Amino acid sequence: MSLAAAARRGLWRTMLRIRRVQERIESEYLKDEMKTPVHLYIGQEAIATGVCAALRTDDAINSNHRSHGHYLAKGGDLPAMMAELFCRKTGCSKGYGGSMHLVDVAHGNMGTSAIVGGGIPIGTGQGLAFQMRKLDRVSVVFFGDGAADEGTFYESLNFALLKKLPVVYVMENNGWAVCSPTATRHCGDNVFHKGATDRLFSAKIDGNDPELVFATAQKAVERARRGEGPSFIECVTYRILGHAGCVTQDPKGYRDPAEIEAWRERCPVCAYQAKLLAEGVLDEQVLNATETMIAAEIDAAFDFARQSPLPTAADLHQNLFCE
Ligand SMILES: Cc1ncc(C[n+]2csc(CCOP(=O)(O)OP(=O)(O)O)c2C)c(N)n1
Repeated sequence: MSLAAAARRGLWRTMLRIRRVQERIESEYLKDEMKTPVHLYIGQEAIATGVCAALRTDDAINSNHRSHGHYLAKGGDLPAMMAELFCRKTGCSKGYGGSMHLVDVAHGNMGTSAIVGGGIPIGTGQGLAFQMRKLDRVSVVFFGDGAADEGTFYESLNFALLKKLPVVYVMENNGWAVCSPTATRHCGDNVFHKGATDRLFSAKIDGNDPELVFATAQKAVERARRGEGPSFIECVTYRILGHAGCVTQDPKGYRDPAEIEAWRERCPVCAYQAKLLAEGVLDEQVLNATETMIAAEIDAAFDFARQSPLPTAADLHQNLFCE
């Protein structure tokens, strides 16, 4: 089914907003005001955008260290995210977590984990809770190809299949885990096939195509809601910037510049924008107005973060879970 023009503009706007937020974080990171490691999502925007567009607010997502795109696409509040990166009390995790620990339960952002593969069993447990409570909610887990090297991935997938849990596993194969290419860690192209295609819906798709991601996720989410069990979607994409921090902090030499350049030319935001312009779904006026609105929103979020109070020593004893 083809998407309506407004829905396509919505996908584009979400991707563009994630991109511009990442760029601003990147350009301000060396000021050392954000006392947190950051893992930028530039190049992967179509995945969070397409998947979250297929979800309801009460569906849950769990994500990883490369968390900003997932949080924003699922409806997370931008000022609260920026305040978290500035480690302020007004942050979405009250300044305790930083970039790798974003939480916004009201919008279904159940948490992001810095432990590679750590979110996979948590998202699986979330699916089990939905099933046991007879809720028609779906749990989505976002993780990288590096996390698919971990035992938690296989254990979780097995359990989800056994119990027919409403979980969608979204692997973002960006080709690298820090400085190790996928080819040196996986036996051939086997991660997708481990999806046991006879028992669960699994797909390997172009993760830079937001409409394809959306359509595939929608299929998986509908299956989960109907009680037909888990799905596995491998989205092929690329991490355009360094693993962590800003560009100048990324070690040189582990990636071929020609590889980066080739993927830059396949930039999901630019490609989708060009497509919508060519098809008359977008025009220069809407484009400029959207850029202006996003820039103002980012300015306001950074101002809010900078002006917010830092947590105090006494706050250390708040929000503790004790039973
Ligand atoms: C259990 C664990 N092992 C190692 C690390 C160090 N580490 C942080 S990110 C990362 C790479 C993760 O790669 P991937 O899952 O593909 O995600 P990407 O960074 O490519 O988005 C590693 C090894 C960690 N945080 N947790």
